[in-house]
Amino acid sequence: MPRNQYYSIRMRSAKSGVHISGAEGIYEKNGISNMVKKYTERALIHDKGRADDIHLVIEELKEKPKKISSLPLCTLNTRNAEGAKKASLKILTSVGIKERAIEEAFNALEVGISMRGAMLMDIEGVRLEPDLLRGVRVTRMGITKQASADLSRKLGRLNLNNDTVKEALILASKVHRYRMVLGELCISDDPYYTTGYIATRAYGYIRLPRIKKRGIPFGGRAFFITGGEVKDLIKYLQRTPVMIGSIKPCSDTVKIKDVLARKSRR
Ligand code: PML
Repeated sequence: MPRNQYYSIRMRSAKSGVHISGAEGIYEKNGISNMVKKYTERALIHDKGRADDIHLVIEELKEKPKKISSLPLCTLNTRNAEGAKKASLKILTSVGIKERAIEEAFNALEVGISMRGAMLMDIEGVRLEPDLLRGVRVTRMGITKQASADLSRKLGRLNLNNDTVKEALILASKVHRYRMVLGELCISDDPYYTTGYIATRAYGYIRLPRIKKRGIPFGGRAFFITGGEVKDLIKYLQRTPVMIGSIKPCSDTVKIKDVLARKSRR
């Protein structure tokens, strides 16, 4: 049987026990050494400090990655944390998530515990992940070379062609492919990165500038889920290899009413 040509490369780094950065992707064999160098440099040169503990995993995938398309991307012109929260409430409640769940997610992400993985919440805000301190880390996702070039081109036109946006879009696109996931809220734990996002299958990936003030070192992700087996969802998020093979439109700043009027079909 021919060997699978794909490898999952994952990096996480910390300084004095505090998380500094993480990154991952799916690559062909001839791309491994370049990515190991890139990820190591990222851990050593970071706004949050130089990591003193770097974990790199290189794993040959036993399963062929499932090819999917990205979520469409847009940005709202939110002016501050209050505006970003208001927009999140409007959009996420429109897909059936209860206001109290969204409030709960904001509270948990702002309280000052940065988890390695995401929180899982039902639509009422009840936490469902088995390990409440670690959360669920989404792994084994990547992007094909062709789709990556297309995404770079589309994001470049918006001045957004950077690893942070690309990697967050890849992650969200994998997550929202799973029907049980209704929505997501993400606030970066990088104190200098103040743009967060919400995502849903219906509306895509919606960036929220100024969701937090500069200097706040907390953040994370919450996935709002409904129906189905949580353990199957966790297995998909952590183990199923998924690659973005095509890119949906990436648009500039839009108004919330345009977002609500324009549901994407995936
Ligand atoms: C992170 O810190 O990795 C999360 C970044 C979320 C926002 C990305 C964007 O600007 O779209």
